[in-house]
Amino acid sequence: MNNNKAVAYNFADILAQFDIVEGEFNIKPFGSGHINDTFIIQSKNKRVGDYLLQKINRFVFKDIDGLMDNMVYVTNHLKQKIARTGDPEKEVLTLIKCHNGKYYCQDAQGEYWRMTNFLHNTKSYDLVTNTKQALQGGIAFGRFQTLLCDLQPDKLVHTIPDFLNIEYRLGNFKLAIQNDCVKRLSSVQYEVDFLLSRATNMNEILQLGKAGVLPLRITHNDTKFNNILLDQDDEIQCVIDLDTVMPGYVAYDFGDAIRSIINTAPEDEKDLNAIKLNIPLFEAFAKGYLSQTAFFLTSSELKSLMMGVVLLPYMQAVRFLTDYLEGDIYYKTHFPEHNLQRTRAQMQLLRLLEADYQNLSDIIQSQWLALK
Ligand code: ADP
Ligand code: GN1
Ligand code: MG
Repeated sequence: MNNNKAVAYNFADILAQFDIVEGEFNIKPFGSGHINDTFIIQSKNKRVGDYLLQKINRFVFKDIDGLMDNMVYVTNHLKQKIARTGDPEKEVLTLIKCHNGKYYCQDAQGEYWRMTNFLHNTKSYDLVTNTKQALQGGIAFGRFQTLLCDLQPDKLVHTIPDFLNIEYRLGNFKLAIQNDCVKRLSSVQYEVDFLLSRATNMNEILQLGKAGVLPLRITHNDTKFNNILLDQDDEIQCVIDLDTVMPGYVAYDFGDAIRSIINTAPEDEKDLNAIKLNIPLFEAFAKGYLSQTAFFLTSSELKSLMMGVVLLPYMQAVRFLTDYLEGDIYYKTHFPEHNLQRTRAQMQLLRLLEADYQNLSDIIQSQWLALK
């Protein structure tokens, strides 16, 4: 079930469960994520810091205990490593403990809540506007993979099983088509045919993974550009939204980041003519990403990056259209046709990426060679 309705929460009871200094707070909704409900908790006492409170979407995340164990494990590991070179308090999310000894609590309605320190003087962007931001994005997600590449992938639970498994996503899509439970299929036959006609070409990463050619690593799996915080000078400060950090293929992170970086328009752009490829941003992201990962990437992984660039917008279109056919039960939507508009925008992005495939591959190759 998605969370489109405004709900009144008992914030006093929720905040009382966290190990923070008591006081008065201003509480406001924050951010533009599609899954969790996020609030900024601003203390009226200037000496007490601010917090970011999140209601974790329990319809999406079935194993909250496992999810939070992952988050504690990953943030501890990042903090230890970053302590050698930087400031772990600024560069890694800091979870706040609850009186129950865990890093999350439940309210009377059964909703799950967690809290982190609010990172001031930072900003997340839905759209990238300059090459510095794109370069910093590449450094951020590349470094994130690098810092986690010494962790055993099997130490983390799969917070959403088969999350980026395209065969699983296509299976759900076909079921949604068969069931047509809200009778929308006839109005989206063109989009359905477009996506199904490409289905057989999209499982390359999965097949190479199954064959042992691509190694499973710990990846972020939700590398939309607004899942990093930049400081006032557009330098990377922190990678956020760690709910889906789990075993995955590096091409997933590369492809999903490019999906949001290379597009000149928002993910849900209505005017398809406004969707264009910003090649300098692609080049800058690739440069930043490879500068951090070149030392561990295998040649097969390098080749797979472009597969991710095509796969991720495709998979996103499949997921948005599945949700549309199922009656908008997963992503937050802001108007009735929102998921369809998102689907069409991702399809348009995919068309452009397919047409420019060779050029983009050449750019990755030349950035790689420049590092050697
Ligand atoms: P969702 O899963 O709903 O996308 P996120 O964890 O990405 O939730 O958080 C939503 C938004 O809140 C982010 O895009 C970012 O703008 C902001 N945000 C998240 N964590 C912090 C933090 N610790 N400090 C400041 N801003 C944050
Ligand atoms: C969701 O939570 P948010 O908005 O960062 C989704 C991603 C999608 C993205 C599309 C857990 O991310 O997989 O790529 O929307 N997260 C989950 O904008 O499904
Ligand atoms: Mg997010």
